[in-house]
Amino acid sequence: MEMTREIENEIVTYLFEAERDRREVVKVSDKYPGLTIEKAYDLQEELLRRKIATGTRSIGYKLGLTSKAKQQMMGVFEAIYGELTSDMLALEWEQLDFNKLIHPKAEPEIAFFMGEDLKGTNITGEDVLRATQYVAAAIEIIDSRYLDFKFTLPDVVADNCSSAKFMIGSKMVPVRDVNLPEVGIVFTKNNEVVATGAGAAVLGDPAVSVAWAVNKLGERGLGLRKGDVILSGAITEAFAFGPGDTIAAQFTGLGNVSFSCK
Ligand code: OOG
Ligand code: MG
Repeated sequence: MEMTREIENEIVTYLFEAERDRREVVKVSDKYPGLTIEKAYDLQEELLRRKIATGTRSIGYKLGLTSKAKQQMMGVFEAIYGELTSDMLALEWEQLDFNKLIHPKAEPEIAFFMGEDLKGTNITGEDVLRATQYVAAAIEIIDSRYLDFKFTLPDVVADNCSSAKFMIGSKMVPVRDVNLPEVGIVFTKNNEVVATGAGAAVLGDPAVSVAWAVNKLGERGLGLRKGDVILSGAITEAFAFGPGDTIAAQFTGLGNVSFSCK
């Protein structure tokens, strides 16, 4: 079925309202099985425009499904990218409000802060390191708008890759002071270790993961801007949490990041 402008707008409204009203919805591909990945990125961009019209700002990008743990968990075997907006930034010292989310999960990630613009279609991990000012510990809160957190690749792309919230640890580390693939991660829920991992879980090197996103953005004429924050993708599986839970991630060399949920 041909996807008309009208249908595209209808899908974007559907996803925008699901997030706004905190409602799980049937995935888009059930109704539109012909949805392609390219078209899904068009929808993601349109969804971003809608959000910006409500007063939020674009502050960077996130990678998704860059580790085997996440690909196996979600049954999707390709990396994806989504948009980060200013309203997603949560603070470590403020409790996260469960009632503002649908069925959130937390995952540990390494955040990059760009010291320069970076755009192209042949960008390498080394180029990313050169353009990065700092890296930091991060936790991403994903909250798919789809029923039971189940989707196909185009569905999750259109839904801005399940993005909801993220928090950044307070330690900003110059990127050359740390060997990212060797950074060890201990992920805990209520002081119990739920997963361990290393930076290398993310496409062998989190900088390679960021390079992948830059090249994908480059194909669409987009790129990273100085000051952007990039979440390089979950290192372990994601874990569900609820009111009363505390989630923490410890990273060798990058410090800790944690939050509790009310
Ligand atoms: C898609 C988003 C994946 C990651 O870091 O792998 C993601 C999902 O799992 O719902 O953010
Ligand atoms: Mg993530």
